[in-house]
Amino acid sequence: MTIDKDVIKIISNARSVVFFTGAGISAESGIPTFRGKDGIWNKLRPEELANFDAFMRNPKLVWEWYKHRMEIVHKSEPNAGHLAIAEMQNMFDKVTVVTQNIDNLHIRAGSKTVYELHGNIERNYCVKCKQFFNKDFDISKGAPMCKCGGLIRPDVVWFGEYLPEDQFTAGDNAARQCDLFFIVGTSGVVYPAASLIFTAKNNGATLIEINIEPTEVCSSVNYSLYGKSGSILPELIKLIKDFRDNKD
Ligand code: BJW
Ligand code: ZN
Repeated sequence: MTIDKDVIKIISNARSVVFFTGAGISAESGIPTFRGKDGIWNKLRPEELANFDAFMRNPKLVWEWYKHRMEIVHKSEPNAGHLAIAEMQNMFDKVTVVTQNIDNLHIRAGSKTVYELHGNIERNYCVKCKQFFNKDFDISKGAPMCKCGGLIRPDVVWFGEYLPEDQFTAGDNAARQCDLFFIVGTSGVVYPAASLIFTAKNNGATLIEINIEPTEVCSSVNYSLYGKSGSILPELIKLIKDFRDNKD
């Protein structure tokens, strides 16, 4: 795709940049998205898997689903999109990643400031005493149990649950303070995460969406770049470098 020169100028002159990311950025690493054509929720019902009542009703089923997804995550590698975002840390005064993903791929790609709004699949905690665990549990005999007798669950945010306050507050502050806010590979339908888009907009940031198709929020953004994030983000790096080189 050709990217408008005006867009490259705005990006190149930005100082504080936020990348707000969703499942689409990890699609090219082989991790399925939730919604859309190949989304996992075309086959599985979120209300049976992604809420606390479903977990308490059938913890083994929910664990099997997470174990399966953990295996996919463990086999996957950061893709060109994650790596481009990490590289952009050297190109702007401040780069913050605010992600809805639980797959750790931004951190593995080298991004330093990453706020995880929906938790992290590598961590687990006891629903009773809240102790954290970072180990691979054997679930062949059922969901893992804590010494205190409580069930251990993945440290992810299910529907109806509050987001980790420190992560959301940090993401919200970054959205308020940035001058450029990228929305990458998210359908923008899940709240309160998606509210950060409007926080950034109301505080004067330019919004640029990168997605393979129009989304719920595309009418609110300044620019939409359509294509795979693993292609567009590396292309942006090249265009920013060219712009800055030709300016002097
Ligand atoms: C590419 C690409 C490529 C593909 N390149 N792009 C109204 C009705 C009912 C409920 C609500 C309501 N309004 C708000 C709510 C509450 C609810 C909510 O938002 N529901 C809406 C869905 C309706 N929110 C909550 O419940 C949240 N908590 C909350 O509100 O707390 C307050 C409260 C507390 C107590 C009582 C009541 C309220 C919590 C939300 C938690 C979301 N959790 C999940 C699961 C995480 C764990 C796990 O992974 O298992 O988070 S749901 C799922 O959606 C996951 C994601 O992070 C999240 C967002 O999805 P995302 O990332 O946008 O992915 P997709 O698949 O939707 O989109 C992918 C995009 O990529 C697409 O656009 C593609 O086109 C694109 N793409 N390939 C570029 N190569
Ligand atoms: Zn416990």
